Amino acid sequence: MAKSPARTAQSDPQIPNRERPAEPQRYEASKEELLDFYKQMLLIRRFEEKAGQLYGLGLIGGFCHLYIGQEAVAVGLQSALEVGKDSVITGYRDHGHMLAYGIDPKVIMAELTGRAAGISKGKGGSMHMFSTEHRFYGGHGIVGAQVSLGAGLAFKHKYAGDGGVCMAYFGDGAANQGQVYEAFNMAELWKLPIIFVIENNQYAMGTSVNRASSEDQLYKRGESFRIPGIQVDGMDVLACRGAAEEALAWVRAGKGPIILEMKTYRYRGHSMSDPAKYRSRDEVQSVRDKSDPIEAVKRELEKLGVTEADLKPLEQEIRKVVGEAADFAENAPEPEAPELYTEVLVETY
Ligand SMILES: Cc1ncc(C[n+]2csc(CCOP(=O)(O)OP(=O)(O)O)c2C)c(N)n1
Ligand SMILES: [Mg+2]
Repeated sequence: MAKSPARTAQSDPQIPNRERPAEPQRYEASKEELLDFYKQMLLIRRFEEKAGQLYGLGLIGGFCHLYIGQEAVAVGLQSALEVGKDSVITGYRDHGHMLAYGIDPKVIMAELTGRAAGISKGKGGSMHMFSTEHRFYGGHGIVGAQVSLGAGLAFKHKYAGDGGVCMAYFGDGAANQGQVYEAFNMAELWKLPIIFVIENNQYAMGTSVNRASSEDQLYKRGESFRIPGIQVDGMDVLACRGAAEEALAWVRAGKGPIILEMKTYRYRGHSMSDPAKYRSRDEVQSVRDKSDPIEAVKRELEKLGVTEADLKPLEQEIRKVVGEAADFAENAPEPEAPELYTEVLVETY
């Protein structure tokens, strides 16, 4: 057999020749669209603040992971999806993704307080919520598990030929899980319609991305599977939406999966029980001051002539929606005791 010359990735002519997605453009939103983004992001923020308060009052038990700071990601990306056609799956920091997919805040909040009217009948809590009607598939507590499940959802879209795309979200910490790469391999091999969204909020519990990741440019993580990646400013809702457009064009054209690395930041602790000793208050304050995604949309709106006074009624409306969700969640009855025995696996497969 003839000897083949030594080769490195740099000298491999196949690599630069591979088709790559175009650099995404920042989305040009109309005034109405921008107002809608503002409203959705504010709804997530106020909802999460209220959830934090209810947790403090002991009305929410178990784990509770807040999404404050990351609102632009779910809102920008999911605004490009079609509810009920495209599927969404994520980890345990899931309230924002549900709100951005149009799920009723009341049934989400009632799930947090463990009430029968909750979206998982009060038996799932913060980390385990689903709405098959919307094609929102959870809500998963096992770090990285949603990525493999997402590949399964994408397989279903392709098999059924329903034209849907799966958006599978996971964190910078999850990006180091082994099953993520098994899913990458199969997804590219079978050209599955899936967008892998890495929400790089800089921390996995108390570990910063640089302490945990040998390749901290996470958008490159698909290279050895020939999956292209794009790094996106996750604090800019218009950049998020623009990236979603590009990713969807790629996936819907049958070119297989794509990775979006969203550079974002969570303001609150990992969960409600995080003492936050691994970063300084100044660090958090500085991001809030310089890069807050909601303030950024406000500035965009100002450029279009929308004033603080114009936004007031909208903000009041959001407060009302969140207040009503909290009242509902506090007053709705708990599940009846026999519910303990429903939706439990009692047979063997
Ligand atoms: C398989 C598994 N390992 C460890 C944990 C414990 N754990 C829960 S969240 C988390 C950090 C994940 O961080 P990241 O993926 O960055 O998501 P973020 O919390 O920042 O949204 C860890 C290690 C778990 N739930 N599952
Ligand atoms: Mg993280």
